[in-house]
This record gives sequence, C-alpha cells and structure tokens, in this order.
Amino acid sequence: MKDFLDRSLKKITDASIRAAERAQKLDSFSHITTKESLLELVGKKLKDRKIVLVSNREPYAHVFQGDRIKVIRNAGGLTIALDSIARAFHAVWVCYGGANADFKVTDPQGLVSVPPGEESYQIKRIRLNRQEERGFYEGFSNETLWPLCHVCYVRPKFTPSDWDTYDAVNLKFARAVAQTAEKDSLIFLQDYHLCRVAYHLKTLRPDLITVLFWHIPWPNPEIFRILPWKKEILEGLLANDILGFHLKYHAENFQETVGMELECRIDWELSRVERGEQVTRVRSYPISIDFEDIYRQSGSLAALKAGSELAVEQRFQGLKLILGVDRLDYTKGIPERLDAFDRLLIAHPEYLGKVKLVQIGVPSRTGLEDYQQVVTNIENRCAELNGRYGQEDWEPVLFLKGHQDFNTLLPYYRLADVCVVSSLHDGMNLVAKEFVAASDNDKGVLVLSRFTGAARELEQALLVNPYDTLAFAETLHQALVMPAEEQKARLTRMRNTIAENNIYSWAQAILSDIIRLAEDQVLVKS
Ligand code: GDG
Repeated sequence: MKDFLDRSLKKITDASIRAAERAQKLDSFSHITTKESLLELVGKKLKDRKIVLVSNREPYAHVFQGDRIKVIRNAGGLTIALDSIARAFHAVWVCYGGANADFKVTDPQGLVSVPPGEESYQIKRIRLNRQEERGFYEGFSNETLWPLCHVCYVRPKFTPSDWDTYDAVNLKFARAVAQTAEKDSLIFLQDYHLCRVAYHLKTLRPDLITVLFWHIPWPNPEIFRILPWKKEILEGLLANDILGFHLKYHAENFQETVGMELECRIDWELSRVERGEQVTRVRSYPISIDFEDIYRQSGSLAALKAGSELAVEQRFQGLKLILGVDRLDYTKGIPERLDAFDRLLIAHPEYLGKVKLVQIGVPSRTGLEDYQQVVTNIENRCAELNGRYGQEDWEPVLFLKGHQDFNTLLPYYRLADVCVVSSLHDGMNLVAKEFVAASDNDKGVLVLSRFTGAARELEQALLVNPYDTLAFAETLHQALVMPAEEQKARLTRMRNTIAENNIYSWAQAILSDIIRLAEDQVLVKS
C-alpha cells in the first residue's frame, strides 16, 4: 500500500513539474504574435472600417434540443481565430445556416447576434433549399472542385446543373454581403465554395475590397484545364483584390493556370495578375494553429490526468502507440497508412503484441458515395488486420469512428509515440501541427506525407510518400526506434517554428495586406 501511495505521489509531483516546465517554456515564446497583439495591431490600422467575414460554414449553429434551442460553437482552429476578429471588431459574418433551429432565432434579414451572452457581432445566415445544398455544396464544391484540386485519382464530376446552382448560390452570398457591408468594408472570403462571390460583388458593390483565402491545393494547369467552367472560376477568383494560398507553390500553379487560360499580364516579380482594370495580388500565407492554447492545454494537470486514465481504460500501457487523426476523406491516405502498418508487421514481427495503431476518424460529407466507400474500405481493412494478427489480449488496430471533443483528442496526441499524417494531397494539414504542439515535451515522432503543405515547414518530421508502401513501413520502424534525444531535438525545432508561425500571425499577415491596399486606394483617389 505504501509503495502504491509513493508511486502515485511521485506521478503527481512529476506531472506538476512537467506542467510548470511547460508554462515556463511559454515565456520564451513571448515575441510571437498573440491574439492580443493581433487585435491591437489590426485595431489601430483598421480605423473605422468594418470587416465582413464570409464562409460556407457558420461559426455558431442553433439546434433544437427537445423544445429548447441550444447554441453550438464550431470549434475548428480557423473559426476560433476568425471569431476573435469578429468579436473584437464587431464584424458581420455571412454564412450558410444549415442547422435545424438556425432561422428560428434570426430577424427577417437573417441576422442574429452572437456569441451568446456577449452579442458582440452578427451572423447573417443564408437559407438554401435541398436542391441548392445538393448542387452547390455536395455537387460542385465537393464532387467537382475538391477532387479536381487534390491529385488523388478520384474522378471529378462535371454536372452542368451543379455548376448553375453553384454560381446562383455564390450570387446569393454576394447579395447578402452587398446588403450588409458598410461603405469601404473589407471582405474576407473563405475557400473553394465561394469562387464566384467577388465576381458578382464587383457589379453590386464596386467600392468593396475583397480577399479570398484558398484552403486546399491549387493543381498544375494540366489538371485544371479539364474543368468545363475553368474560365468562369478563374474570372471569379481574379475579381478578388488579394488571393491567398498556403504555399508559394500553389500560388505559382494558379498564376501559370491563369496564364494558360486567360488573356492577362502576369507580373511574377510582384506576384500580381493584371486583367483590364482588375489587379489581383497572389500571395502565400501558410495557415497554422493556436499554438499557445494547445501547448498550454495539453500540458495542464487535467490533460495529464486524462492521459493516464485513457491509457488504463484502453489498455495502452506497455504498448507503442501510432496515432492517426483525420476527417474520413479519401485525400487523407488512411488505407495507404493501414497498408504500411500491415507491411511493418510483416517485415518486423517483433512488433506483434507490442504496437497499436489508433485511428481517430470523424465522418465527413457522408451523403457522397466516394466518402461512404472510403469509410467501408477503412472499416474492412481494420477488421481484416485485427482478424489476421489479433491475439487474446491485443489487437493491432483501434478505429475510433466519430466526432471527439477537442479536449478528448489532446491526451491521444500526448500519449502517441508516433503520429502519422499520410495525405495523398493536402493544402496544409493542421493535425501535424496540433500533434507537435500537444505532444509530450520530449517524446513523439511525426511521420508526415511529402504531399502536405505542412511538409514545407516541418522539415524535422520523417517525410514519406504514402504511395510507396515499403518505404513508408520502414519509416514507421525508424520512428518507433528513434532515440529519445533525437525525438526531443526534432520536436523542439518544429515547436519553435509553429510557435512563431501561428494562426494569429497568419491572420495578421492577411489583414495587414488588405488594410494596406485599402489605404493605397484612398491615396490614389485623393
Ligand atoms: C482544410 C484543408 C487545411 C479531426 N477529427 C476531429 C477533429 N479534427 C480536427 C483536427 C484538425 C481538423 O479537424 C482537420 O484539419 P486538417 O488541416 O487536417 O484538414 P481539413 O479538414 O481537410 O481542412 C487542409 C485546412 O483546411 C486549414 O486551411 O490545413 O489542408 O484540406 O484541426 O483536430 N476535431 C475534433 N474532433 C475530431 O474527432 N474536435
């Protein structure tokens, strides 16, 4: 009994020391952009201009819970950063209202104040009928543009009625922005769902300055040229004053595509496309995470305790853990990861009974056949691996399908010996960055696909080609046997990179550029 108490006391003391070390370490990152410094800087420059944020997905959803209405916050890193901006500057956020009580709480213009209790900004919700949801969201956005821009051999679908609906819904978004935006507002659009908004907006409200951030890869011109509506999409994007990509490589692919398809002048030196009167600056802004928040949260005593409980509950003790966390999407390379894991067990039978692959997967775009197929494929492959290798008290794969609370994800990141991101193509990939921020101070190896944007920044990860199963399996082995000192050195380097290039420095770079542009335009007019 005394031994048990001593051991428990030691564990608690060690955990407190580790949490304190982590808090101290944060002080050494004090020069980085924080939420506060971003808001102060942007606030000073913005003067009395308003910001209008526009995205397909809403930051807060209203849902029925019995007879009552509950507000759910969409907790992705990007939404949290934009939410801080919206709150500080009393913005309007235009988005699609898809939850079942969304229009029970809005006024006749579709406006509702959020966050609950604070009411510092307004959401303007757009209503879409089933046919619009199908053609705009499932169809043209996710069955045409998504597979077209991700090179992973899923054939994009080209359906004329989807294109018509996509353009009509983009016009709906543009009208909503035009109605809400005050004079000289700055419009910040998100992603591939909204390619045509700026184009329509230029006719409705030529005074507005727009920036669009493209979250997914831009493919090379050979791939893009097969899209029957390529000219309309390119014209739509070029109606923005600034167009942002994660990587310089994607920005260059875009400019090459434009050069091949449209008559225009490309200034490679200044990274601008000029078409008649319209000038579009094409820039790269690599997105990131709220490093400080994740680092602090995952090192807290509560998270450490949750980790110990999880290890006991899932019987992880004594096992090496390989972790995957993904939306269940065919671009994420999950079947390829399972193939490499299988190969690892064939080539290194010493791992049987000693290693476990934990795959966390949140279902996504579940109405689409390609997505249903990839989930069935993953489920079958996991069952087959467990059937072939499983022993009485050990199974090689644990597949946790379903949405997890972010606080539940953190202990997994901390417990993992290896985190695997094996996307076939990915604009950035935030899981890779979250793992680096959340992992134990000294332990953890990131195995990262070369075909992610994150691979350009996280050079100390072990880079893999997910299509090359044998080499991928050997890299998993290399990760599992990496000496502790090397793990620590690599993690520290990657952590410093992400601390510096965090979600707030991303937002600051974009907002500073658009504000500068607005100031220049005032100078030109005066
Ligand atoms: C697009 C681009 C780009 C996953 N499962 C759960 C959960 N997640 C969270 C992760 C992470 C996010 O989802 C996934 O982010 P990714 O960056 O990996 O991927 P996409 O969703 O494809 O995002 C991508 C990104 O936009 C930003 O520009 O990086 O390239 O494709 O934050 O933690 N979160 C919770 N439960 C889960 O079960 N709470």
